[in-house]
Amino acid sequence: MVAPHEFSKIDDLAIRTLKLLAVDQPCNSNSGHPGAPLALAPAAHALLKATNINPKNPDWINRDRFVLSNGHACALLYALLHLVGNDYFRIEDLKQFRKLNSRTPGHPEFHLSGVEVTTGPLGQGIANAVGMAIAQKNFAATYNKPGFTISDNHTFVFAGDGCLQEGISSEASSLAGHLQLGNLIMVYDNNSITIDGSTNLSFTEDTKKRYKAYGWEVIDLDGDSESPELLLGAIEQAKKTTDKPTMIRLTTIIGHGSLNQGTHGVHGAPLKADDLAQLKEKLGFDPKQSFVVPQEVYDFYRKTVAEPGIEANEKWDKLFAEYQKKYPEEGKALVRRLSGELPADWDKTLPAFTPKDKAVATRKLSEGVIEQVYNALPELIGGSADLTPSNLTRWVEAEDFQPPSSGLGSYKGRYIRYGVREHGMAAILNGISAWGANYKPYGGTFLNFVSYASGAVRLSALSGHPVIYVATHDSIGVGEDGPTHQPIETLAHFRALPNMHVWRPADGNEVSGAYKNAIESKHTPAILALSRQNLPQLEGSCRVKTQKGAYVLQDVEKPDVVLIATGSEVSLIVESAKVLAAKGIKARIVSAPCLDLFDEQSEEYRVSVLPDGVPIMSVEVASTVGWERYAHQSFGINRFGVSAPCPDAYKYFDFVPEGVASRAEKTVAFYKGKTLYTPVRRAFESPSIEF
Ligand SMILES: Cc1ncc(C[n+]2csc(CCOP(=O)(O)OP(=O)(O)O)c2C)c(N)n1
Ligand SMILES: *[C@@H]1O[C@H](CO)[C@@H](O)[C@H](O)[C@H]1NC(C)=O
Ligand SMILES: *[C@@H]1O[C@H](CO)[C@@H](O)[C@H](O)[C@H]1NC(C)=O
Ligand SMILES: *[C@@H]1O[C@H](CO)[C@@H](O)[C@H](O)[C@H]1NC(C)=O
Ligand SMILES: CC(=O)N[C@H]1CO[C@H](CO)[C@@H](O)[C@@H]1O
Ligand SMILES: [Mg+2]
Repeated sequence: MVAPHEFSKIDDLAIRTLKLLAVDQPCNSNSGHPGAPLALAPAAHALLKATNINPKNPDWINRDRFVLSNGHACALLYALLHLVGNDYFRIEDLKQFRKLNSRTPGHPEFHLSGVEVTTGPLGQGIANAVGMAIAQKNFAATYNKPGFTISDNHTFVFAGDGCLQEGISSEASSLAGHLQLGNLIMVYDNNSITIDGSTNLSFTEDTKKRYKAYGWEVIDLDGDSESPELLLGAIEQAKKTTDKPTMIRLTTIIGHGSLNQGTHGVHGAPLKADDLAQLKEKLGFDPKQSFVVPQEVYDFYRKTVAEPGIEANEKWDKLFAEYQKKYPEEGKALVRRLSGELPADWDKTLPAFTPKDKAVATRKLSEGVIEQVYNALPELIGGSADLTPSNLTRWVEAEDFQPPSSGLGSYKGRYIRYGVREHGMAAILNGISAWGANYKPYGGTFLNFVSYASGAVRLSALSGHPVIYVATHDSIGVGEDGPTHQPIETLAHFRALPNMHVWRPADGNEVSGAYKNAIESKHTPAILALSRQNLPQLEGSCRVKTQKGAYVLQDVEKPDVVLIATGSEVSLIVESAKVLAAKGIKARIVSAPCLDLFDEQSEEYRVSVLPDGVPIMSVEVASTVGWERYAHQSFGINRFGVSAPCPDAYKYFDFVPEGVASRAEKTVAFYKGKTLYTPVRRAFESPSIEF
């Protein structure tokens, strides 16, 4: 039984203020969602009483995290952050709700001070919160010492019907239950309404039984949505449950107080003027005024949220100062991590290769890199969506991240068994990264199934979480598994995604270079597309030049043609060049492990690699879309693959030295006598993202 809490008149005034501050935003801007904020204001107020945040230092590492998975309710979050004294959100900013370049965009964005993750695509926030809870558990297990509780805080998430309907909530919640993440508390806004109308149209499952089956504690607050007392009691009960995540099911009335309360009409349209006026009157406010905050409400939140938060932060600072004296080694590691720096020389163990070294699959080379660096990088936290033996993502001595009682590992472990849950994994990577302490999560799956996760992969890029997707089996080279497993459009798709580095290294030095770049990246995620088949160590390959995204691997004087390729096709064009040379055609060989990075280089550099006056032909066993930006002619595959052993698949599509050479000959003949300009020189650049 949940014990009710005593709330006073000032709590009531604060809730009413919060409600109106949340509906004034969409009304003032004539755009946005008033329904969920109105109904969830009492819950948000109760949550504030139970959380530990320092509004003056929103990045404090031991704060509680709050994720608004139903991101359309962001007016509530902005109002809340304003009221507790986060100076980033001023009344002027609330008045700019959803306006160009405002601090109050249409959905919460990670870069906004005090906003923990970008939400809006429903369901993502739940999985992000699972990632945060994982990070907290690992951080606490690694750094807490007797008498020194450096980390003990919770991750809270608000989620609506839509979030629970999305499959990603099942993936992530199932894993959270398995991992016994007792530091995770979800408030489910069960208002039985989505955009189409009542949930009886499409959502009739028993969510209590569902979450119980995942291994969660479920607290049902069926009944009075306006009772923050009950919710606070439930949160306190949830905190006491340390071996299970908790779902608190709250039955609310969407748009409570509006003339349209309880209907989908109040989900995504601002209240009409008369509705807003009656609501303000009902709540004891002047209908003629907007954005009103009584001074006693500011004072109340200062006393009950900001001041205790600042004090807790100061206490923590003192504790941490003592910790550094008593545990200098861990203290130093922590200071470094909190400053966002990697250890000096972390990369000195990255493997290097010469052409004398044997041919190895790039997925295997990737395993070699992880094996070399995991020890120097406690922030590296790996995992795979059930493809560990194929992906080669686990270092030999790795401990699994598992609840200690499972006998399978501990929370200190840095290898996560995601199960077959690519989308959940990707959103969890985002959550781990967003949690802080410079966590550098990577997750493995087949390149083709990164597309399964693309809802979350897109958010890695949009939010600037520098996570790493270890994407093996990157082409028709997977062979027998056939077209269902052979990526075609995937490289083009993710190259088109802003702020994503798509890597396709050709050999050992390029794999080391790709990891160096991806691990040092502060705001750009990476997909490392890796081969299943063995690839030779190339003459001219270079970890340093890899940082340019594309470089001249092998050159000739006055080339007749430039061949540019990525990954497994680089060794192929090297062989093709020999066939061409025998026919008197001289080819420059360009390796392009990361076209996105090549785009970031100066025009002068790009032109030095892909010059004027020579036909350029790209070679990649994938869609040719996008290659127009670099080559005059592309040899690719604009259809689905085939089920056959790898060499047969390559032969079938004519990706053999002679096949490439004959197309290069045609290209040379086609452009003979024509004036040719490099495609990399441009009249202007389109806008691109900046961090
Ligand atoms: C992945 C995704 N699909 C669709 C949408 C569009 N959308 C926004 S809110 C919403 C309905 C959500 O219903 P619920 O979560 O119950 O929110 P409520 O109306 O109760 O606030 C939909 C479909 C979205 N934001 N994300
Ligand atoms: C968060 O951490 C602070 C400081 O260590 C602690 O006092 C507080 O009880 C914790 N809050 C929660 C919600 O666990
Ligand atoms: C579905 O829900 C709506 C709104 O709550 C209600 O009016 C309607 O009667 C319900 N329909 C059925 C068949 O239960
Ligand atoms: C939402 O709450 C109502 C009322 O308690 C309940 O009947 C319904 O099953 C709940 N919906 C879901 C999806 O949990
Ligand atoms: C480190 C690790 O887990 N390596 C495994 C890689 O996969 C092969 C099988 O494909 C296993 O034998 C290794 O143990
Ligand atoms: Mg709903």
